[in-house]
Amino acid sequence: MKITDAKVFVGGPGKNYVTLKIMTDQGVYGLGDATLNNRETLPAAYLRDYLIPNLIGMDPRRSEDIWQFFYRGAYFRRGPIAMAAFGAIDMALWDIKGKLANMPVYDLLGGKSREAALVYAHATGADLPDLMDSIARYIEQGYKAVRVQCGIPGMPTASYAVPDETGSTGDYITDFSGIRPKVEIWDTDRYLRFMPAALADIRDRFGPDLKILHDVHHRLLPREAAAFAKAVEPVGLYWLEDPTPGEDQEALRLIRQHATTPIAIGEVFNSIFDCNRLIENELIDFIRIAVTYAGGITHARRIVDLAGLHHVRTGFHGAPSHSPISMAAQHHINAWAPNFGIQEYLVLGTPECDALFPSEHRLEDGLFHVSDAPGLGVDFDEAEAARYAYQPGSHPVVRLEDGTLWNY
Ligand code: GCO
Ligand code: MG
Repeated sequence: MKITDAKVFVGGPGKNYVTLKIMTDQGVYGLGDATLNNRETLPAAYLRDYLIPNLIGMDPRRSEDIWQFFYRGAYFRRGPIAMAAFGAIDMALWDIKGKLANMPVYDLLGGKSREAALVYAHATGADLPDLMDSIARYIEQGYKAVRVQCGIPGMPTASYAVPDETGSTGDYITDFSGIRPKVEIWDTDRYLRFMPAALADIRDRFGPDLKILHDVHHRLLPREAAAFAKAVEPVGLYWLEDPTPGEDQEALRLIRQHATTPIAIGEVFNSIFDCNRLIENELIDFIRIAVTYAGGITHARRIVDLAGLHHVRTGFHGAPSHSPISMAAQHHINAWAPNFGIQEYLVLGTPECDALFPSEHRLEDGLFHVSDAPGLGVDFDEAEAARYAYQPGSHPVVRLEDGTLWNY
């Protein structure tokens, strides 16, 4: 069996999804997602210019060897662009494997360990009452876990993942007005004075059963993060995410020594070598990698297995930048992984998105039911895809009030 061709599409409804379609001489095709948010053209170019010409003629069933060929063959290892491109190929090969076996990917991994998987939604508010309304709406829809992000009184601009004013909506991750980033202003002192009490109010209002998550988005220094994690212990957070930037892994030890609040990190990691020490030293509780830029199912599975040895559960990244293809790949791992924790979930199911990526996957009552269709269980409509083109966009950058550049 041979790979005969592969194509890359960039575009989608409100997002630059990077979709890979691998064709074979047996008529079976596989789909992968290489979307690297706000840098989408780069994995697409790597696929088109180097990986696809090498892929043609290979046996698609040999997904392990193909992964090793590209990873080791690159010589310059790791990095999100390369790992997203390898990840897309890998997902597509698992999709093909499942279709050949007439089995959903979760069965190839070892079968279902649960009937459905817990997900969390993103609640956000310009201020605390606005956030409370947003949380209440998700609970009404059946969600059992909600990430809560709130505007901070006196903060010069809206901060990460909150609207500028009450009721306004929009894409808080990507600004599509061009590739020059807009600037957010951050003030750690105001955040630290406000957020612990706001989280306590949320717990009081919604009671003990709601799973509450909060994303610091890399903004704190290690000592500040340790103090914050300690201050919010009585709230009983499900997790505190990215309290400090991922590069300084010793910072996680300081947080651990001071607080029992569960820590989630890893959405910017792309290799097992970014997190093996954190996992082995049991400095985190949830690993946040994504199958997209952590090298596909083949590599993500290795991280999940290592994590399982150390009581670290999965909490895969699921920002809206992931297409339904990589989300499906994650849902198959979630169905199988013995150490599954939770899945970040944003409703992609607009009519436009469903038309582009038809599938039988479904969310019900805050739980995700993975489709039993062979492979990943998502299709890709090329006629629909022709309606979309690449649109340049960017993440905001963050500065302190005196102009110092900070962490988005
Ligand atoms: C999350 C993330 C995202 C990122 C985004 C960057 O927890 O979902 O922090 O919102 O900001 O993926 O591209
Ligand atoms: Mg995050």
